[in-house]
Amino acid sequence: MRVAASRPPPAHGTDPAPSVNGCLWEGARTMQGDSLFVSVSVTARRLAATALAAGALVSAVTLPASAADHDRAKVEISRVQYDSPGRDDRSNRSLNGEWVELTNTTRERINLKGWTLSDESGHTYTVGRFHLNGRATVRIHTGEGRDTRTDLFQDRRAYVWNNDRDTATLRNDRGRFVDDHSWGRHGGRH
Ligand SMILES: [Ca+2]
Ligand SMILES: [Ca+2]
Repeated sequence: MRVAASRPPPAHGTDPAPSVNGCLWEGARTMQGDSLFVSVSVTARRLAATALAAGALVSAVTLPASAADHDRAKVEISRVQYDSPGRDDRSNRSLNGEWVELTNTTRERINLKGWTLSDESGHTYTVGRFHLNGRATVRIHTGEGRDTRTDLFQDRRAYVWNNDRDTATLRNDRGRFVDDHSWGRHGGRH
């Protein structure tokens, strides 16, 4: 079933400065020695600023791909119950019988804050403050409820995962693809 309006996509914060700044600074200081430290440090600052700008430009092209691959190996959509058990009467109980499970395939805790789960129509749920423990699974319900370590709630009043066909897509906090899961008439995918 569809809901009337979709939430706007989440705004993504500015990424923290890459470590190139610190590397350049240390390199310049070591190479030039203490006597030239003050003047060199100014040059180093300029160099760092230039490198930072260049680095930011490069990272926009190259880093997200590797970051996505990284996260893709870490968290997966492990199960989807897109048809809530019983009659779809749109009660909160029924809405919460519709869910998607995410599993952390690593041993390390992963911060899922800002990660999104979307359907084919663009209805998007953004994870709030939440860490998924290593090897743990979290179930994201469609309806309303109080978030716990094992269950999160989209707080919707309508179904989001179509019974006939749909795709759940997981993206990280940079908006990069992590995993998806399709069902219905999709030519045999999943
Ligand atoms: Ca049903
Ligand atoms: Ca849908």
